Amino acid sequence: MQLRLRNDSDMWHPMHVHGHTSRIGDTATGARKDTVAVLSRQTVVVELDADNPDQLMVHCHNTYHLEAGMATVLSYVRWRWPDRRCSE
Ligand SMILES: [Cu+2]
Repeated sequence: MQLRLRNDSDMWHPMHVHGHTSRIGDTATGARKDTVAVLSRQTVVVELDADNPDQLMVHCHNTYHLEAGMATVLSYVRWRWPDRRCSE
């Protein structure tokens, strides 16, 4: 799963997704991180393994930003394609 973190502000934000580490850039060799710095006026795409379905907090690690409401919830469920075997 990919998350696109877009920062339209004049400050940078250390963004954290609970329950996951993420990769940036090359998904084969990119380092896994707990927190991703999103610089001012930039967008970062992070790659997560969707292996922890739940309701997970995504927030800035600057406490005063978090307390001001810079947080949201990422929700997803485990899902499988239906079994389409024919009964011939
Ligand atoms: Cu912040």
